[in-house]
Amino acid sequence: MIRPIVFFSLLAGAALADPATQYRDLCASCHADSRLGGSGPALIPETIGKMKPEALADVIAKGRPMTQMPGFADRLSPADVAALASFVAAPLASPPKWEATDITASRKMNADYQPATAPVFAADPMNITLVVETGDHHVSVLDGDTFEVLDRFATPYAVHGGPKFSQDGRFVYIMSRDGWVQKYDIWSLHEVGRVRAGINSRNIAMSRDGDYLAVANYLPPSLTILNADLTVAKVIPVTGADGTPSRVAAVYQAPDRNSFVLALKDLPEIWEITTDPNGGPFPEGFVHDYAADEALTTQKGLFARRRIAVSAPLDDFFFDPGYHNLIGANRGADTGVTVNLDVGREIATLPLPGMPHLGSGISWMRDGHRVMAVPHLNEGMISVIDMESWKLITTIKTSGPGFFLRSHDATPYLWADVFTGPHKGEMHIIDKQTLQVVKVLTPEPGKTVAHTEFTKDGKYALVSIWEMDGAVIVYDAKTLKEIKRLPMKKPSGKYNVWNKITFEDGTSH
Ligand code: DHE
Repeated sequence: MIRPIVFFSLLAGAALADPATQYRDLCASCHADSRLGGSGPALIPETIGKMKPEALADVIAKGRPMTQMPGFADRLSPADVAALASFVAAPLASPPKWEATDITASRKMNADYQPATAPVFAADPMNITLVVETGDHHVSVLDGDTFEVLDRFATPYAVHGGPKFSQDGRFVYIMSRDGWVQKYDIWSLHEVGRVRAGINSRNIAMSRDGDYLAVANYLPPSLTILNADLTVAKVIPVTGADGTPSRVAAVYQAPDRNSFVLALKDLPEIWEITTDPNGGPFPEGFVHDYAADEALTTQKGLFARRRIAVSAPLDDFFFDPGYHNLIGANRGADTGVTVNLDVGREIATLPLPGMPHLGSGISWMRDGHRVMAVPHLNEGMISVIDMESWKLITTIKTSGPGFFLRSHDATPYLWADVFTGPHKGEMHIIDKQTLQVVKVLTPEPGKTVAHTEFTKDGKYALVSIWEMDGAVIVYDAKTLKEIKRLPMKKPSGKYNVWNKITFEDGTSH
């Protein structure tokens, strides 16, 4: 009976080196002793949590194409690889800190950067479209009239969410899941610099005046507010009224209110933080609840916070165009809520089953009413809601769960993708008045087709073939005919300067 056990432990002893030592010897030089990332991404569950253990082991064994990550199959046995994968997937012994001093120390400005006094290209600077290529972590800068690539620059690893532009459309800020914020000057086609605002971040929002950038963090649970030059304006620990910490689900700019609005992922609270030194949209007599001795509060009311209680934590949310109402949902529930930001409470409940993706919501006018549409991550349908009565108008059936919706004032259609399942190669073209699917485009059957962006005038729609050897396809938005195909490395989101800075109706945040 004993023999097999001895045999097994001898084998295991021969094969299994200590994964902590392996990590220190093989991984730490790029990913840091702390596992919080260096030239390579952070190796912590918050960052790699979505990867299956086999996929993680595969990267350790074979490396990652088009990155600096080498494969270690020639130096590690399969058992060592599996042990190392478990090591990096395990939670850190104690929650990491990332404070203002760490953020400041991470700030790297580009010594070669020279600001330009005018764009260095002839293209219309308002019709530039950025394409995020997640395949090899680059952004392509497209001339929105000729679709020529004006520049292609490296980003931090794993960019997520929409980049945010300064109000004049000149600068763009791009965020990675590891909390890096990169600033790029579109006029001079050069990176300005980058800073790590968090360890694991969700998204960013730019203040109306372009002075501040808010970074929503999961890790640490905080909101980092940066100045436009990437220095730290304020780090706000995110805790509920009783002191319980919470991750931030997302933060958005509410331009008409001169504020940032964020939802707490783990607690039933929405926060509004004013970027108006005079107190912004807050009710008369409102007293902000930061310590009065903090340096920044000497500017009256700047970054004052207002808490709004909701019935359940919100994962995802959207606004009406005047920013009076927030429409949010908890992805585990079958309903959404409308929260009126003026009175500070929930005013309606909406039927929203199947994991609505409100971050991708869009709105437009139909029969004199403003309506909004939202895709669902779990079901092949789009919910259309009347934004006055907050009643469901209809659900439009699609051939599979979708991720993104886009439209433009100048087009009668909205474009809805199918992100997963056998129909992931389909893009639905839906009439905004009849709410009927008028056409399904399948440019490359079997390949994922997702995310649409329009040119400034709405004449062309740019769609991603979301594959490593993918492409951006330019469609005539009226005839729905393909005009051009630009090869790209797993292109994800595309962002037109004009549509984003004018908050064009057909675009989400
Ligand atoms: Fe996203 C935007 C949340 C997974 C690609 N995604 C957003 C936004 C939020 C969000 C809150 C809006 C931020 C903004 O633009 O300011 N995303 C989530 C999730 O909770 C979810 C489901 C799980 C997670 O891992 O975080 C998720 N997202 C993904 C992906 O797996 C995608 C497809 C691939 C990737 O790159 O990670 C993805 N999300 C995107 C993109 C946008 C985005 C391309 C910007 C869309 C836009 O048009 O603005």
